[in-house]
Amino acid sequence: MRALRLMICSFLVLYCVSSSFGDWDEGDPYKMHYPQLPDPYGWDICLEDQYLADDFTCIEDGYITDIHFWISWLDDMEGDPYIDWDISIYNDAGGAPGTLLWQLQQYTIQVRYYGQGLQGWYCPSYPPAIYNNHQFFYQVNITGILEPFVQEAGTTYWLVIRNNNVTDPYVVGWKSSTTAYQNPAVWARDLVSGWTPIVYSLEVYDLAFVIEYVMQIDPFLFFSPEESLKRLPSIIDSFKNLLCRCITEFSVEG
Ligand SMILES: [Ca+2]
Ligand SMILES: [Ca+2]
Repeated sequence: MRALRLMICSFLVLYCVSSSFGDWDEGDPYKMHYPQLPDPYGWDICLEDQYLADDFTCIEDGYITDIHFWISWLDDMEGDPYIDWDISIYNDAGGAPGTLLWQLQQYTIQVRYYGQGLQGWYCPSYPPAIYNNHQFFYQVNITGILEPFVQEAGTTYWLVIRNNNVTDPYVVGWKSSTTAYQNPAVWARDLVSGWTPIVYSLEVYDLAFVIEYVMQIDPFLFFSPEESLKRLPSIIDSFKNLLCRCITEFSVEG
């Protein structure tokens, strides 16, 4: 009996760790104003040839270890979603990205099928929009970030994304969100000529993403000994949260 319990617990911990360090599901923790969930009947804004950005406000000091966002492909013609991502965080310059604060370097990426619904396609640099263009959408999970950005509670930042794979004919888009927050999402052809709100037919859009902090396997990996001591209470909290999630998920699943 004891061995069986141990086996179940080990499995549970493995399951929790694997689910915590990869996908993001509704109900999982987040470190922004609220998760901006994908609209299954919304729009995808093309991510090639231009940068897209949307704002978020940090709700708790600490690292951003996971970035999740939702994508679709023009005409449902799927290219390689694992390459050529350019992801960064900017400060807020009064309603648009201002100064570059952080750029994604080394990371792990997982992409999974997420859902379907009839969605439109819009490229602000190449209008007009295409209604009822595609059906399927996917969740991109950026985890294992080696040098994560440290965000401060109450501060608004901009998540800026572009896909640089222009050598294949497939074009990926960032999915619109069911919820809006503060400023509408913006686009820019390059990083010097300025940002423009994404507007189509007098509608503005926000984009689907979630910023998350997940406890790393080695909690001291990113901290000096002094910093580790200072952060010990929050590290213990993170362990407690992870454990609670394991227990909750175990209870729910019987
Ligand atoms: Ca392409
Ligand atoms: Ca926004």
